Amino acid sequence: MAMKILHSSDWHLGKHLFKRRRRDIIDFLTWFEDRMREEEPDVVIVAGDIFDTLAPPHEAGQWLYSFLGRVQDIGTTIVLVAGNHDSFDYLELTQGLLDSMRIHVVGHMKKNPREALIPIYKLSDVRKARRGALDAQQSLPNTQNSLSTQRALGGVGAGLEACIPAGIVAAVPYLPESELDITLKASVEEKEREVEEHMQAYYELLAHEAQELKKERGWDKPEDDVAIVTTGHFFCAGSGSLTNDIRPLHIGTLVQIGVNVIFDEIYSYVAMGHIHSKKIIGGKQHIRYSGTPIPLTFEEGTKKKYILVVEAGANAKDTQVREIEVPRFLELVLLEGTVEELKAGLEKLVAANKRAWVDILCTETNFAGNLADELFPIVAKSQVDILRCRRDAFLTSFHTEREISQEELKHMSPHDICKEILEQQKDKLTQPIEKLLSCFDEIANAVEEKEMSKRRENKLFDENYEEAEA
Ligand SMILES: [Mn+2]
Repeated sequence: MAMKILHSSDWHLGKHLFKRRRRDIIDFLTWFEDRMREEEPDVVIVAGDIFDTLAPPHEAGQWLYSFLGRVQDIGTTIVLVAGNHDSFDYLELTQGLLDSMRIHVVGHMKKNPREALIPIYKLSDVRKARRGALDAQQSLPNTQNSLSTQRALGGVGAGLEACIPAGIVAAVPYLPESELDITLKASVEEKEREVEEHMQAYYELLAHEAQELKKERGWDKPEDDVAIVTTGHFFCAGSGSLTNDIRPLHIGTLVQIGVNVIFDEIYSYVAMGHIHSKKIIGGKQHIRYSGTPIPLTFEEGTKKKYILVVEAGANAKDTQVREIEVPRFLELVLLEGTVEELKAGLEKLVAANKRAWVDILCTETNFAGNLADELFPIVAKSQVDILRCRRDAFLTSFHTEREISQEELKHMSPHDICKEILEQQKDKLTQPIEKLLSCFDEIANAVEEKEMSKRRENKLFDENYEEAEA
């Protein structure tokens, strides 16, 4: 009697790209609703970054709550945990309301471990309980009938209490230092170690409490096969190299955590969020990132996106995972090349007759005309939108003795580029390279620092800022 899970994460509702609001997530939610009806999971887990910002646009809230309302008749339990982009309080605002609909929103870490444990009943049992509740009330007067019907639709029914659940979800949101009670530490290393220790202790505590709960309720017979699964929202070491959109910096407690130490072996599935592509962590089939369902940046534009269908029983080794590819509702296309190449690229996109957003980089150095005049007429009255159109003078005029490809250059840090230039000019320098480099770093850091604080103050969470935090 395995527990069937649909695992997704990083919906980033309300996300903007070059000041344009992403609406393709609405199409995803419609598609996801269809998958829920088709797959009939016992539980849906969304492992953090439900919303894109601390104060999401009202519209984004409407998308979520409209979705949650539409899928109520299915009977699937829903668990939403906060990510680093979410406001914990905003997410929990609706908790009292959603509880009665078996939708669990977990913003803050639950200090009382029992509060983090959510029994997940088989969908068939939920449906039976609903029918039973409805049947029992049929002879009652209309006023009471409507109230009890609402309750029944919410899945509130004594019937379920008697059932053995398919599993228990130990719901763990993103855990910043403020939630973990980290004491002041002398060094970054010490602090990181303490963060890791606290997180590990919490995951162990929840695993232990879940087992206790099983014992107390008599759900621990082997044939009951009650799964204990958990969630997480952080970088997990062993999840592969970090791409340039997820910088290996320590922001808050977004430290890399070793997967082999942190999760108790009692967990038969770990639904992770935060990394934007699907990943199996440390070779363990039952610890996975689902990745975001839509590409969030142009760099991710060509990557396939997935949701995961998981069947989890009491033993991790029996956990089965199937991937479902998410269709592309909006193409994100990076076009790079000469004016003629760009024109041809746009014409091809228009001919494909699909919704597309395009980021253009013209590499033709000796083009004297107006690029916009050349390109925009091609996409007029089509489903193709040019979001950015630039000629990167720096990229094209930067030559070094060593051959550096455009691709390589894009992934170089300002520090590395500066170093490369300095080394090229070595003979003309009056100061040692190291000294000049450290001056450069100081300036670059100051500029970045200023930029970041300006953005925070303005609460202008544009895509660059979010990129830095993944
Ligand atoms: Mn995140």
